[in-house]
Amino acid sequence: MSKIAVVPGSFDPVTLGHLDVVRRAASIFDEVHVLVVHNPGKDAMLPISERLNLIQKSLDEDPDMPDNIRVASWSVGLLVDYCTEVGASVLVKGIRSQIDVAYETPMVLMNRSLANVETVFMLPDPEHAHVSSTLVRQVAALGGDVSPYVPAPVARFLAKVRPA
Ligand code: COD
Repeated sequence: MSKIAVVPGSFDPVTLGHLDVVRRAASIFDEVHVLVVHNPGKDAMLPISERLNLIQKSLDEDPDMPDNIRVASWSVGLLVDYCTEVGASVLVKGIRSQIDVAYETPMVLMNRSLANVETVFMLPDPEHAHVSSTLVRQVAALGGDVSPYVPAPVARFLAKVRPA
């Protein structure tokens, strides 16, 4: 039976750190679903449809990205409900620091308790470990160059919408 893993996130917008983790997950699991989930604790910049569009374009334009990756969104219930619906038994979370470990640990235990879904923590390449969507949004809003931190479709999109 094929092993499906879900890489969930706000992806507002997707960064090279996210894609690094997605690529690593896709080299281990048979199928990987990049799942855009609304995080009620964060003020969103982009609508979910635009985040999906930018993730798909970024995957399509990356010649090193394996082809066992799907992109989807989920807004109707628990993250583990999506896992049950598609037959995924694993969540993959990117970890940049001990702060991410502390934030993710209660969710790991809750998702295991709710639906027996396990979580795998993956570290990105150190060159992406300081990158977050929040900082990318700030740098873009203040007129900085975000191209070292995001895939080309996101850099193009942010350059277009950046206020003059
Ligand atoms: N390098 C590596 N990993 C990274 C990087 C980077 N540069 N940047 C972010 N990440 C990781 C994050 O640590 C996270 O694991 C993931 O990528 C997504 O990050 P974000 O910022 O896009 O998304 P978040 O942190 O807003 O996460 C949203 C989730 C939906 C994943 C989260 O809120 C969640 O799991 N919610 C569960 C909802 C639920 O069902 N709750 C009930 C039971 S727990």
